[in-house]
Amino acid sequence: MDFANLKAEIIDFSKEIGIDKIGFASADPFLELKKRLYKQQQLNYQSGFEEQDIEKRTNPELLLQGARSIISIALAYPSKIKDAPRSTRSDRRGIFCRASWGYDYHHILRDCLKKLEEFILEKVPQAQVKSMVDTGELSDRAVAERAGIGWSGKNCAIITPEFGSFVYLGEMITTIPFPPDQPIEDMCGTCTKCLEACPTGALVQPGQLDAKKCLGYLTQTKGFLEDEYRGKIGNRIYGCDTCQMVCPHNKGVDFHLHPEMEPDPEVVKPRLRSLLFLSNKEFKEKFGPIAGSWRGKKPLQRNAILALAHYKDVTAIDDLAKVLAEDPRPVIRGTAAWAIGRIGAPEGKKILERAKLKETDEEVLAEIEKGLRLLMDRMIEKQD
Ligand code: B12
Ligand code: SF4
Ligand code: SF4
Repeated sequence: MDFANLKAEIIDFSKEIGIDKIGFASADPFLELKKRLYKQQQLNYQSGFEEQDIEKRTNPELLLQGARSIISIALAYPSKIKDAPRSTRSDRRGIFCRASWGYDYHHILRDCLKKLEEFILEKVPQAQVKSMVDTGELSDRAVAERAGIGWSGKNCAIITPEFGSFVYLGEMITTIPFPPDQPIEDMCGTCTKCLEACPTGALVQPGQLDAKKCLGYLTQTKGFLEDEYRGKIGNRIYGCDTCQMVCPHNKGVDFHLHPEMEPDPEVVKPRLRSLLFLSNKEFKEKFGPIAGSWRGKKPLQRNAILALAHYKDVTAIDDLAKVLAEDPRPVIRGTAAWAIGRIGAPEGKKILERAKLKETDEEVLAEIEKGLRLLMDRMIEKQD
């Protein structure tokens, strides 16, 4: 069979089904990545969200017997919200990262890959295929880099010359020996904007991330956010786009090619206070369809409280007092106590002292103490 011809047919078909870029790579083991992953593990730089079995991550043969090629796909997502609602002094809003705008991309890319699988299997019925998006074993970025989709930027992202780094990635391992594409040239040059802009110093070196310091990770944790990051989270509710927004290759890049990826402004730029008292049902209805809901509502609510503290929003004190008095979850009560201290409104002291008398959870009590200290510091500052 002429696999070069089939490849050309697949490329044509991919355009029909909304794939914005496609590339072909060999299924050889990823030896460089393997070294890198062991190194990251050794340094404790991994997030814990990735597949833990490094052999499986780097040897496609272990995932599909007889693997000969990997087809990498990329779909471009929007970077700007049309008619975005404004965040005002008395009605502050948070922000979800762009990779969580619109309908959850996992479903969109899996749908594309399924169509592609059917197309290929119709042509080569004896072939075997295995597709994955994000949650699979392979490194989507390493595959995309080898398949010539984009280069691996100093901010770690795969950057395409056409759509910048605002692309979702997915891939299909196949037993068909397609002629491979070539990786493309790295165009970062001497630029270091992303490293300088990262609020937490998570980009420890060009192309190396300490995931545990990355706000993309920290916004998804379920416990108390460590003190050192509380002032850095800003109004981020889920994820972080800073190292991509400063990238010159993303300047002016804003593609609206997939109607299902269009963000609902009230969902992805939500009123912070509206997040505090969401029922499970309301949460599921409003946020269930987006990628950023996969960790449940607690991290998002914790981050909304931290964002209110970031804005020093005095109009939120009553709501935070209610959260502190009534929420059954210690992480949420404790974060509210800290936020009340950070906002520094005069009525905060009474609220925290009242809560201290009633509270029984050790961690929340510690946060109340922190809040009281913050208030005290504020009063001393004012006297000076
Ligand atoms: C775990 C994970 C995270 C972790 C860790 C991210 C990281 N940089 O490792 C956290 C939660 C922090 C995270 C955050 C984000 N993520 Co994420 N994440 C993943 C996941 C599941 C695994 C990534 C992984 O294995 N990382 C380990 C590192 C070591 O490997 P890698 O980045 O995959 O591969 C590169 C390096 O190994 C490097 N490399 C290899 N050898 C060497 C040697 C040297 C010397 C150097 C310099 C580099 C180098 O080259 C590879 C190719 O670029 C992938 C999906 C998947 N299954 O692959 C999505 C994925 C990487 N995430 C994605 C996105 C969109 C994000 C965010 C932008 C979301 C957001 N807005 O908050 C941020 C970006 C943060 C950043 N600067 O990287 C996209 C990236 C799309 C793109 N265009 O690149 C992916 C591919 C999901 C998808 N299918 O679309 N993510
Ligand atoms: S996503 Fe944010 S925190 Fe993470 S590396 Fe990029 S700028 Fe830094
Ligand atoms: S900001 Fe500069 S260094 Fe960072 S990824 Fe973009 S081009 Fe590369």
